[in-house]
Amino acid sequence: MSKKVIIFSIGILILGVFIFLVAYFLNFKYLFAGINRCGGNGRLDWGEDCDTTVSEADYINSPYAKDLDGDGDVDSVDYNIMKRACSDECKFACPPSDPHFADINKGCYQPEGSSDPCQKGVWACDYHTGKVKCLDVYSQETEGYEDYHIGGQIYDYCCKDGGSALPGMTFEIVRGPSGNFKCDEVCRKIGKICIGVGLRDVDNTHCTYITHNIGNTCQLTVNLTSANCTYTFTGGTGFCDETTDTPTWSMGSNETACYCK
Ligand SMILES: [Ca+2]
Ligand SMILES: [Ca+2]
Repeated sequence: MSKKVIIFSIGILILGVFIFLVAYFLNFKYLFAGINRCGGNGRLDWGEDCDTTVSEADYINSPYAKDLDGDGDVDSVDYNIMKRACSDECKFACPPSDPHFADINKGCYQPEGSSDPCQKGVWACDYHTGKVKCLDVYSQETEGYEDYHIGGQIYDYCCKDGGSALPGMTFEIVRGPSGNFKCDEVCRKIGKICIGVGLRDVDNTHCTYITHNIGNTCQLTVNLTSANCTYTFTGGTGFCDETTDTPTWSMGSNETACYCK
């Protein structure tokens, strides 16, 4: 065999291995699947931005899935953005270049841009304008957010009238995790909405967080300072006991509980 033939053969071999590896990493299932069959085929295909029929697990494993919120990985947050921003044509109804695209599904406050808002909304892709807006999906039925509709407006009641509406309301009281947290995020993790913060004695200690441990009793007003759902709590040293209910919560300074509805 001549030198040229040997070099040519090696070249073909390397090319073959390269094509195999590309196919392997793109996942054969997707590579040889139908291209851009939108709607109802349960798979994110080549050429599609999105497909609302794909499962979360399949989306996360798809070679075509993108990191839509720009945090460096593809996870359920990206999946939920993909689902909520997807048109019938398997294209994004709002462009990823939208300044609030990465915020889709995050809570926001109404009216958008107001300096002192209390009414809660959600960053949502508005299918009519193709823009991501802070929409009141709770009181108004919104395309793509029908499951959020509860027929009434929702507020951070610690922002509105000093929380006077909280005593007598029903909601779940959830401790924040250790480290930094916002109650907006704590409630969202369990599929609920933060409507206020405070201790378990809602009648007397709503819209508060712990600043001191004087007398080791959290409920003493000297230990409390006002806060709301958007405040960033950090947890920390100087513990006092929240004795309203059992088991007793030992609350660190700069900590509170979240009221989730
Ligand atoms: Ca598809
Ligand atoms: Ca991501």
